Amino acid sequence: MKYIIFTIGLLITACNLKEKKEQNSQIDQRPNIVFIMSDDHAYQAISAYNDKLIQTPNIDRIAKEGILFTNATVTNSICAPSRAVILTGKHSHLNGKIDNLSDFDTTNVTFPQLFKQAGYQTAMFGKLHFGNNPKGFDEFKILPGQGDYYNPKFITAKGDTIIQGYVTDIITDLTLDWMEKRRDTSKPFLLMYLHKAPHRNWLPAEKYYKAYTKKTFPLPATLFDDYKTRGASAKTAEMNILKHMYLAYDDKLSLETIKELNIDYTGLHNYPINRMNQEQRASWDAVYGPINEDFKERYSSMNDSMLMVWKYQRYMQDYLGTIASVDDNVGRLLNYLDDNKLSENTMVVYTSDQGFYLGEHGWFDKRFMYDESFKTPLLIKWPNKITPGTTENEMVQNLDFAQTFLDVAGIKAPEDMQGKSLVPLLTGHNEVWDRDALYYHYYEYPAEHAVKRHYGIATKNYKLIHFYYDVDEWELYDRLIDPQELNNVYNDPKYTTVVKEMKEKLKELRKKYKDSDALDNHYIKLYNEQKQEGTKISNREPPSTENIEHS
Ligand code: SGN
Ligand code: CA
Repeated sequence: MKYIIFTIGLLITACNLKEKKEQNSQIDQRPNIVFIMSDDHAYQAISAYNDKLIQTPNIDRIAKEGILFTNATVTNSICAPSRAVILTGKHSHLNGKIDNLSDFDTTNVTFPQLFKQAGYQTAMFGKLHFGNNPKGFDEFKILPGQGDYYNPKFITAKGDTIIQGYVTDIITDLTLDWMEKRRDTSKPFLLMYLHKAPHRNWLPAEKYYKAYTKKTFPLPATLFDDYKTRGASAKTAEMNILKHMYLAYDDKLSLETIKELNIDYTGLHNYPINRMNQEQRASWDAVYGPINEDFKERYSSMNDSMLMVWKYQRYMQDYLGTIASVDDNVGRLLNYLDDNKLSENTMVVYTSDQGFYLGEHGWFDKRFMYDESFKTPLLIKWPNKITPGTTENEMVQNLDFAQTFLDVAGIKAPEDMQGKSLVPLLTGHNEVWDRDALYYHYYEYPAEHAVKRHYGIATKNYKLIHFYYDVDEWELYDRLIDPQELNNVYNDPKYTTVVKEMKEKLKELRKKYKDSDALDNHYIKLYNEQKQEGTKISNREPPSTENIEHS
């Protein structure tokens, strides 16, 4: 009898073990997700979209082996709000992170928390910009606020640390170190690998400032846009390369040069270079010193358009130089996945927190619902699921990411998320994709760059935008015949019916996404209260005065 009971006992244990093992092997098969996001990376500066400015072979590889979205957009073209939309799957007016000024409300449910609960290992490295630490991560090392290019500080769960070197390389080193040493191979993983580059004020690594400061780039057709056909908002925005880009901070002229030339100078000094150690600084000066000398010789003979072109070239040289490092480092990560046989079961996503102006309309920065900042790059590879080399023109948004990743991992998405899983588009089931319009809402005004508050709707054919707060102006663009959005046809009688229909659709969308005039007023009231309390209304960070210990 004893023997029989013992045998039954053994059998039950064996069955349990087998079941556990099967469960484990099922869990093991869930795909890993690597979410790569850079900061302010314009799709115009990825060769898979446009090969006139820079070659990005590693980023392009993601599209070559997967899919390139040509109509990916954001819901609010600014850093922290975009990140909040991505993590919560909700529009800014519902997740509360409407601008860069206030902290993220950590009572929001974010998709990484759901991944962790569902048994994924989770890690985040790089820029978050929330004012507080991320929830739902087994490990994180993040930059404080905007972070620094050289010898950056990182916030970790165990305290702060300064790491010597160049930020883009360091973020990758931290990521690979985690992959190599602390990844739990019994679990699938969610990795958020988030670059600071190519954010202002564009300090490239040595190898790339040496190469890129020698290059000349084609001028955009609208570099000298006079904003004639638009309302007050484009005219009053402070992001014109000629007028609002600083000669020292952005173009890297030294204070000595500016004083010597007697230029009326009110902008910021290029304080981030103060973080460099002696060796880094000497290499920097060896390249930027001669640029200063050259400018001194030419300045007296420059008119405004010559200065505009000079500034545009300086801007592109440094901006694209930082991207060259991002591309190299994306290559390092993709190679690591290959070398460790992880590529097969890993979805890799490359995107940016929004688009950026590379001289179109004479601008730098973002914020507007016009295409260069509304659109964002989106490239995804997922072997055996996505047909390599697919191009997708459907309208998708960063609002869709959370539900997409949850869908890929087989985790149920909360009912109140507002996006749509992209899995049907990834797997070729486009027939079920029925989205015909996108909603957008930007809030950060009055603030740096002076882009007025606006919301709007985009269909494949038209874009209707309403600027409000201290104006009440509407703009309509015919996207098919005017892709550069140079002609506001809102008052053109030919478009009366279009305006009426688009306004109706906009009303429906605002209702669908639970946005309203009452919420607009609520956020204006909040802004005014914060302003009265003296909360900073520009998010420009004070100079990094930290004493860096140089090795
Ligand atoms: C900084 C930059 C701005 C930029 C914002 C927001 N100014 O304030 O040019 O628009 O960040 O960027 S700087 O003088 O401090 O460089 S975001 O990507 O974080 O939204
Ligand atoms: Ca950004």
